Amino acid sequence: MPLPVPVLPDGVDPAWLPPAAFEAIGRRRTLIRGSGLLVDTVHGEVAEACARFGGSVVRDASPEPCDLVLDVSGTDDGEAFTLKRAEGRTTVTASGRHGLLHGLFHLVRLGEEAFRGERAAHTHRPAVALRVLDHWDNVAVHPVMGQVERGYSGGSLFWRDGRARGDLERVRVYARLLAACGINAVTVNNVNVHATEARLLTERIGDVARIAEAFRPYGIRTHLSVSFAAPILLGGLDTADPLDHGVRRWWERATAEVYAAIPDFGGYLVKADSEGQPGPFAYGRSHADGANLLAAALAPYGGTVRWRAFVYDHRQDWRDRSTDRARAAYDHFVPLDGEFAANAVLQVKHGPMDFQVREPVSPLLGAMPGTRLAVEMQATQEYTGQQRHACWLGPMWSEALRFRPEGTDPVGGLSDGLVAVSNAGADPFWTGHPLAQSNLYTFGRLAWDPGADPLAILDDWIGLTFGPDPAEGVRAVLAGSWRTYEKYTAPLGVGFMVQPGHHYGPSVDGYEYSPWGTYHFADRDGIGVDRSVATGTGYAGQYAKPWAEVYESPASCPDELLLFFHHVPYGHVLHSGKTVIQHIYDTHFEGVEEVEEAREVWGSLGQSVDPERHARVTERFAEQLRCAREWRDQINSYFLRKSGVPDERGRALY
Ligand code: GCV
Repeated sequence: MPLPVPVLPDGVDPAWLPPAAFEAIGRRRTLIRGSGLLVDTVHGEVAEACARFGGSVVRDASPEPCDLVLDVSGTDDGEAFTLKRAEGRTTVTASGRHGLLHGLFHLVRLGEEAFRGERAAHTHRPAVALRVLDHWDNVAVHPVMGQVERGYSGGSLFWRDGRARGDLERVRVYARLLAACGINAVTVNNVNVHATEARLLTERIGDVARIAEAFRPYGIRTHLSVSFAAPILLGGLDTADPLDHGVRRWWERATAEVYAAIPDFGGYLVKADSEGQPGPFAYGRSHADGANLLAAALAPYGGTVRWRAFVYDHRQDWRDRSTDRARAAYDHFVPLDGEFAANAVLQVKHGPMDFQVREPVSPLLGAMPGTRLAVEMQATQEYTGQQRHACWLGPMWSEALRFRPEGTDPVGGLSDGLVAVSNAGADPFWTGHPLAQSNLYTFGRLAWDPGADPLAILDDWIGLTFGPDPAEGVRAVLAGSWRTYEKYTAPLGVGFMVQPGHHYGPSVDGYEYSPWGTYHFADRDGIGVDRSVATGTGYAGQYAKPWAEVYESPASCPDELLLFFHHVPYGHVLHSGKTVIQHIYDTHFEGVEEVEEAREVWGSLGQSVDPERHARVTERFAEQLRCAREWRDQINSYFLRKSGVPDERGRALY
């Protein structure tokens, strides 16, 4: 039986799945072979497209020749599919049902192209098995963080007034969008697990089960963030010690109940001993002990625990120059390599700090060959413009995924999971800034194929979302937007310089000399953090060769990371030939000019973009430009005053 396609609620944007995207399929005569929920989903999609565009679809056998055959040979949920075209017929063959769904959305992307000429058989399979969006959604509105921690897209898609939303049709629509870009799992609550959210694991598991049901027809498995202290908070035990027998029994029982409610439950996500969350350190146990406790409870059901490596001291004394937040994850976790259970995955932020616009790749990735690793990105733009600025992150993620720690595959190939903190919410455009949809889409496609060209993915997104007319303009606005953002914000890898707490807008010393860390050490003579082995914190030595050597010396360190690794005088000459101080001035002028240009290009697209989307982006550009100018003026005047070096081009620096 075809499963009806979820109905887009009134006023909600279809994003990259507008009805027109299904025209090529909807004009064909299609045969679908196979059975099971996901095949019914595919059938429903094709049936709706045919009803709209005049084609037809039959199941299992066709008396007449078909233009399109969607065939699933096995009964498992394998994700690969083979596409070919011969003798006027396009065929997708999948060994498992999930592959058929991916094959369908691949055809959607190809459009008419899928039905032209001949096409040799080509098998597509995801490079990474676990492709997840983590939602930092609170069930109840948090007094400081609101409904969604670091959320810039309205309320939660799942939760309202302390419960799962009554009508989950929009979650079904969301599941469909995620499946169409390759995502296969979601975590439905914040990693900072507050009291109400902790109860999702036990008494409120029914709410989670309803959400899981909404995701299931699109092959997306549900995961839950849990509190390490759950045995105390929920079970009334007096300890959460991972080696305690009662604690183990408690997790086993709780997990059995979870699987009774959600048989295809994906697993747990844990933030432990981090920014105030409870963890195994309280009992003198290691993080491997902690992760393995939950892994053991999940193992009988095939579940996975994702254990975050974001563990650092957020109560630092800056006068202690040996403490370096960048070192923390490596120092904590590398000694534990080989100790994690087979179904435990260590989830590592792609950089050593915290999703800044420019960071080196975390040295942990590549240093734990005996541990399964997942790489965590941040689609929600906490430090990259908070979805008020256009900032397409595809090139940044792609650079990180292609980075090769010496002697290994690229980071993308090493990973057992790719994870993004979601940027979606109840906003009618899903992502606040309509152009931020490109980040969600790009993440999904890169998770499927970390080696893919991000610009080709951007073009796919533009084609599906906008159609051909404004394509060139939208590409011009987005393609370089990450580097533009970098130009007008913190320079050369120092990061932060944001307003404390909410992290929007410039504050050069906002976090400097704070307990959270110190990031630029600017004084009258120079700027940057010495992380060399010879004279600094030793962080550069956490990399294998050649990177340890490349980063150790200012002479070989890439310009864009210079101030992350070295403290240099303002007159230090970059590989570009400019001094550091002149680079700061120039990039801040350029960044603002580039925003002005992008805004103009967007303004010229009024005839080819629908009016609401056009108006929303126009309004966001006004704010982006205001904010970029503020960044330029604050940064330039700060460094003029600190260094006393004037702009060689004589511009006013405020
Ligand atoms: C969910 C940063 C953010 C926090 C976030 C944390 C994390 O510190 O500012 O809001 O907490 O990262 O990744 O756990």
